[in-house]
Amino acid sequence: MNETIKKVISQFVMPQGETEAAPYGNGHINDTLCVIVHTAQGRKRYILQRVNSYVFPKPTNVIENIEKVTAYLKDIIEKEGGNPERETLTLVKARDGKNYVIGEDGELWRMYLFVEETKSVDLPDTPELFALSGRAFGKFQQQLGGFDASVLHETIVDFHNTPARYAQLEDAIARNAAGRLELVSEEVAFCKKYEREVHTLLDALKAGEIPLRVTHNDTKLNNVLLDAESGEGVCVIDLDTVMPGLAAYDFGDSIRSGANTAAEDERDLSKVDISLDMFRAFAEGFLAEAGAALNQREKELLPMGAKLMTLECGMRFLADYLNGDKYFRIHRENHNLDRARTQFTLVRRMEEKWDEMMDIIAKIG
Ligand code: ADP
Ligand code: GN1
Ligand code: MG
Repeated sequence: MNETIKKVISQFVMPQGETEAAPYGNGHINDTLCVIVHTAQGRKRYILQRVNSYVFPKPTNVIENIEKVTAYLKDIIEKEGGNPERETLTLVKARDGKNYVIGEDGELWRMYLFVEETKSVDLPDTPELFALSGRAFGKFQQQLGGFDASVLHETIVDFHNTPARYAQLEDAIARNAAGRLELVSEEVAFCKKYEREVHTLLDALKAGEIPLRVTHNDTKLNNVLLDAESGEGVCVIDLDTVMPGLAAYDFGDSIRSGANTAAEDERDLSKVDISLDMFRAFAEGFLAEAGAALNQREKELLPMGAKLMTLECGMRFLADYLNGDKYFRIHRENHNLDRARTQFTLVRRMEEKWDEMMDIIAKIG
């Protein structure tokens, strides 16, 4: 363990004992470590994260949001007879009373209780499992239905503003900072076809057809912890982007990540497709929990959420590739380009199955 990490850990209120720490999980943004303390009573695990200050320029705002959202959720969970230390995240206090530590590296570090006996998966094995994650994200949205959005900081400005994401891609194309533009002419041409369509969801919001809600905004399947045995959704995690948003964002990003028949970074694009069984299963789970609160137009726009979240994510990966891989953590050369290509392929496959996707939502009602 390096000295910075050792010193950071020593500033949190934790039990005494031999301590080890190792990189953990598959997140693309923060540096995540699993910390194990060997106490006289046995092993206790924690999640230690260095919040990415390139992505979150004001990391203390992220902590403030998480303090408020988790306090609100813990209250609801307690009233429902649940376990507030298992069903939402718990920040561990630092010795100075704050919910974070500024390390010697000048970066913000936070510690969470480890939610034990759970798993986090990148792709679902079965529609049943994906339906359970749909329930968990739907319930999360429903639980936050009464939360006052005005107390939240916008931790990333225009996070799911798809037209703004389109403009950021145009900017990356114009700057060509990493000199990679000539390698991506096909991908750029693909995105240009969507210049108008990227406005669809925000136009519906502006027209008053759909409401702004408090949403999670990063509902990738590995951002919900599922019970290790039953697969039931236990705890929605990665709360860094909980902000005002649209129901279609949360529905859409889950479909993007979990109804793809291939991995997000699959290089063999013939493997990429939208699984309608997975789509249906997630929609049933999500709507069983959140559906009663949604208006008819919000429901009709759920497939559009899936398509635009996939396109938007592809545009973000492509822009980051052009910018020189500054935002998403990469593990190999061209990783962001590979990720962008899977997203664009998935958009094409969704368009081929569009009527079926619409029909599935209409039938659930
Ligand atoms: P990132 O923003 O980089 O995606 P996350 O907060 O999603 O970071 O954490 C990365 C991974 O670490 C998660 O996908 C999950 O597998 C694991 N993880 C995060 N928090 C916890 C926790 N409290 N208990 C158990 N596992 C966790
Ligand atoms: C990031 O943080 P993580 O790995 O759960 C990203 C999402 C993208 C996703 C693509 C704060 O999610 O918006 O959809 O990668 N999170 C942030 O895999 O930008
Ligand atoms: Mg994550």
